[in-house]
Amino acid sequence: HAPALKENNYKQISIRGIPLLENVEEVKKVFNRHLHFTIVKDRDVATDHDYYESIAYTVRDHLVSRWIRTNQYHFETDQKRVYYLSLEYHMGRALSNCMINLGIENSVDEALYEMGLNIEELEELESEAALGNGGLGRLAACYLDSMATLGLSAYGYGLRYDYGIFAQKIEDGYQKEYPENWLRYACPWEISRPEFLVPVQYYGKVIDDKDGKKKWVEYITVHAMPYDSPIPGYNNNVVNTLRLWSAKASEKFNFALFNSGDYIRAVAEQSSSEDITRVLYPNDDFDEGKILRLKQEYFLVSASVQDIIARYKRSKINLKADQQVDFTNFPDKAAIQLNDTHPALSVVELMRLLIDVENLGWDQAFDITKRTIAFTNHTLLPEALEKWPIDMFQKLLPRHFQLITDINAHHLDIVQKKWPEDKERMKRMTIIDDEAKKVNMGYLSVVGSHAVNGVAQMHSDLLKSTIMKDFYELNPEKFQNKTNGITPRRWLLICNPDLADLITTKIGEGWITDLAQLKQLRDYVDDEQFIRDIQRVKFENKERLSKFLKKNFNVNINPNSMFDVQVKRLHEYKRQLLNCLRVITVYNRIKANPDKDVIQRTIIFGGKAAPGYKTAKLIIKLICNVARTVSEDPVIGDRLRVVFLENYGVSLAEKIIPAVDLSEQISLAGLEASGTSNMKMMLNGGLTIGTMDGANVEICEEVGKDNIFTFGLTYKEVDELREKGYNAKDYYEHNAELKQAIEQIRDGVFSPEDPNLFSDIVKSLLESDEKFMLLADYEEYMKAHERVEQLYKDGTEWTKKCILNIAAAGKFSSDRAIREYAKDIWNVTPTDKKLPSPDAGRP
Ligand code: 9GP
Repeated sequence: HAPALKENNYKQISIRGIPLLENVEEVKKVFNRHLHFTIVKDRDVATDHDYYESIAYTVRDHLVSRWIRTNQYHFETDQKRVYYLSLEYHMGRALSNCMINLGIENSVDEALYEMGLNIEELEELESEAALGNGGLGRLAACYLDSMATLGLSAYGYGLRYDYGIFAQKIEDGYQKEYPENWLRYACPWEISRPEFLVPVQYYGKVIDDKDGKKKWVEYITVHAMPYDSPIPGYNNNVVNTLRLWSAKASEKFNFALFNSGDYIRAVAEQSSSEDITRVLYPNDDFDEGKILRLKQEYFLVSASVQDIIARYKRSKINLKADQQVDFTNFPDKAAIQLNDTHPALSVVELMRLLIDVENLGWDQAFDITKRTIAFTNHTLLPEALEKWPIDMFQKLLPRHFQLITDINAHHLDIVQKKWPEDKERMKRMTIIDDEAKKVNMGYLSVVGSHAVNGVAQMHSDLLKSTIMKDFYELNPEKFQNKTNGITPRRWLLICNPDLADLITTKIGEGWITDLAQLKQLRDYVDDEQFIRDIQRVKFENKERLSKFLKKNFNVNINPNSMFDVQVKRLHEYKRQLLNCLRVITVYNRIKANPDKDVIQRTIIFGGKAAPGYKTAKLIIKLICNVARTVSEDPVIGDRLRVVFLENYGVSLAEKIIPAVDLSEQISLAGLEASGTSNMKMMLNGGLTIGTMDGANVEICEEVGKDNIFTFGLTYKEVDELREKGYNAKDYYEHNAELKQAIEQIRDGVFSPEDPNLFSDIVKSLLESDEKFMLLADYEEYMKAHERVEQLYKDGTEWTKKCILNIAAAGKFSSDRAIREYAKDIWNVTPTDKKLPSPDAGRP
């Protein structure tokens, strides 16, 4: 007989699925069956990892018929399909997400409990699919969740890297990178599909065929093997597909070597062609320009576009037609979204397949291509904009280079007709820059698509007035804004269940799929009980995080202090160094005035630096050294603690975000395209201290400027200041506290064992600060923090603002963002209709 349910452990809220007794029994049965037949163990010898796998397979079983039936349904209805192409997917763990979206979490939880196992501990054993660097890859993951939840027939296409983002360790304050072999234990969620293997070609040359056509010959072939993972929608029986490609050597890879009898070398070289999907490039907002990366980009693009065309040919209408497939309707059946320029080769690959393989004329092929493809830009930073050396490009993809040359000629022709006298403009707008000897992938993306969008209003405006100005003047109708969003399932319901429950008791569970409903929480802003409940939940989340950090990293933090958090990739433009200067100043102030009553603060940093990004890595070291100095100083006591958390990623974020009091979003205005951690923290009741940059601007609009701490130069002021001539010394000489902080860094106060350790940082602050203007924003930043401190002293007033922030977070749902893409770019219609449940026959 089953023991009584753990009444205290869950509050029987329907959103997490009521554990029906028969479901619980069923879960136990299936779990035991998987342990026995799939894992081939009994409970005497099974490890925790075996249990994790058994439960993952059990949950997967619940997805399977929904997955198959979603495909059947999409085949039958033949609605337009959306294809999201991205070099990165930062998925995080799948188990809890699948359970929540299927509504079986409580049943599984109960079943495991009755078998003496703990779901939370098992969840921690799943290695996370960290196939992304930062915001861009996580955005792709949130969008997949929303597309499934909105019932779109959508596919994610990406690469199945053997190694995702590196594991970061902090050793003696330095970042060290270690390979993260997430596939070491087989991944229970993916299914390989060898029957859909696709050839991808490189190198060779182009010849003129007898019939006057271009023919790509003497290429080498690498095969792309698809691995499919399920993407369940929330509570709607939809399961979409994420298809990731893995490189497999072709059997004929090195025929010559095999024939010459050099068997060993031939086999060894085979494996080198499989290097294409070995590892994710660990750069965020930075283009390294390496040939292997170009191979990766083409690998994704070629395999995906071939697959998309094959699906079009197999679709209901085309299967029936026995004559040649008609491509006229292709853009009505397929929308391809480019996540940044990384998959920009889609433009040319689609052209190539339509012209060389499907025998369409050039004009028709170009028309179809443009109507199919749309492009999202994620950054204005020049160092991130992809430009490939002509030589490299032409050698690797000779046919594509020809096609780009044609597209460019066609494009420049149009430019010339519009501005016949403007030679300079022609030069600026060319896709192939003969002087710099580069192919500009941003321009190719704009020219080859019908819609171009930025990721926050301000960013989209800047796109039009700066890097894409000429292109905007040519085709103003192409340019749009689609402000980013985050999925409320992972970023509230799953990561912060107590807050989710509390919200649900007040306004019901409609917010889970309609986040705008959170605004009803404004009615409770003066409700004393609700205020206390919000405070309790936040405190418990902070306690939980503290325990987790103690247990896993031996880091001690005090949940009674304010958690002041900046977690994101390490990048100079994000200005972690400005935060560090602030920390030093706070430290100095406490030392100078030890009797003054101040609030206790825990300042948390986290984030990875690209392995080759020296300055970013030195900033990590500085933060760690400052943290050490502060913690060793007896005067400081528990008033200030600084920690740098190792290996920030999706799973760690799910623990940190619910515990944030203060969200640091302090990039120089104009440089952060959107940001998404700002949205996550707001949704979880963190208040923002931030500049008027990216989506912060819209956060401020939504919540009102009384409920956010804004500071710093506006984009316009940055521009004017740069125009006028920036001088870091002006700020340095005129602010004693700033001067002191920089001098301490210079004099080795934080690095007594090596006083010159941070001289490069000091140099950059004093000599090249016009790039990120830390010194210009320092004083206002300090003042903003004083306002934070004032407010925090009044717990009730602070919490009211937290409630207002949660209530105003509705706009930042990825569901809202996807609805906009669906309507304005893809021309598809979201639905809240549920597919029939699996036991109801074929849809
Ligand atoms: O830097 C942007 C970040 O601001 C944005 O939130 C994210 C998602 O749109 O994209 C980042 N860009 C990149 O990672 C590369 O351009």
